[in-house]
Amino acid sequence: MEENYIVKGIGGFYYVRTPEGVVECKARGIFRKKGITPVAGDWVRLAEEKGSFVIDEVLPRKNLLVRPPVANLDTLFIVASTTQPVPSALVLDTLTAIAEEKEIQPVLVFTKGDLADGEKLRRIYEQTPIPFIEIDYQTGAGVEQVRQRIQGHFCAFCGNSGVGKSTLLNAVAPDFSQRTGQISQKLGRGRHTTREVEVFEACGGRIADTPGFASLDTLKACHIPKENLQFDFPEFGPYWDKCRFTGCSHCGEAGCAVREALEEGKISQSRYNSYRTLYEEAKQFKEWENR
Ligand SMILES: Nc1nc2c(ncn2[C@@H]2O[C@H](COP(=O)(O)OP(=O)(O)O)[C@@H](O)[C@H]2O)c(=O)[nH]1
Ligand SMILES: [Mg+2]
Ligand SMILES: [Zn+2]
Repeated sequence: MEENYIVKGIGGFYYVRTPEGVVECKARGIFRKKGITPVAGDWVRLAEEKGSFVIDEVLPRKNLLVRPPVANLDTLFIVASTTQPVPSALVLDTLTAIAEEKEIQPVLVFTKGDLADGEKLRRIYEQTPIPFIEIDYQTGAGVEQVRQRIQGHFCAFCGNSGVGKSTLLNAVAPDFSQRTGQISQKLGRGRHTTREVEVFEACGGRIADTPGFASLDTLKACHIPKENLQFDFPEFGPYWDKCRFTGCSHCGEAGCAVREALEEGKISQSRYNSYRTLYEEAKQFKEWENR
């Protein structure tokens, strides 16, 4: 079990958490030649060279997100508010699909339940295996569930500006936002205005402070091949191999088990619509790529 991971990379320096504390180091030149860029979340082996540490090896990654750069996420909290900003099912389904594609556990978090009922969202996601947590700060509902999902995992939070990410993190890990500022100053060499991904320990797990995830465009830029898309809608699972034709796209072929399940109300219409939209997008990407 490796125990050193990159907390933050900035200007050619890496800050690596070891059992002895955080050490500053550079990466060996060989990485650049091999085309490997160490990123926050990477598990690394260190070596000592002339009295200072260097990153000697980046251990195999479970997954990698490029923008913002972060490796080995276990859990992606996708935060949406029941009102203002009004959630888009398509955006949520794009994000859960990207998470599934990267083998990151998506967890939906619905905020502002005190202002508007989350009934519509609840109905959609109850019909999926994707976990969702409804937050109500007046009763404290949901906050502990978020903490439990952080425990033992490496997590990130995403969601449009205004959905309540900062509020949630303050409730879940009260010292998180305070430490964000402090460590940035300590590690950031006076450059903490450029916001790099930074990893914090909280609630028995780790949280990646990922500034880029506030604008969801960077995440949405992850491309899912159209053949994979069905596997990123886990509730389609019981039907994947039940269609009449192998390679069924579930977009209108005869004898399609997914569409039958839709008609029987076993798959949500909203989720199926998202699938179709994403499938069309994935198809176009491929055609464009092959031209
Ligand atoms: N009534 C209510 N307001 C909330 C809730 N969560 C967040 N807010 C408010 O929504 C606004 C945006 O929240 P913020 O945490 O800054 O969103 P962020 O942009 O995603 O970090 C702030 O005025 C919060 O006080 C909630 O559950 N209920
Ligand atoms: Mg915020
Ligand atoms: Zn089908």
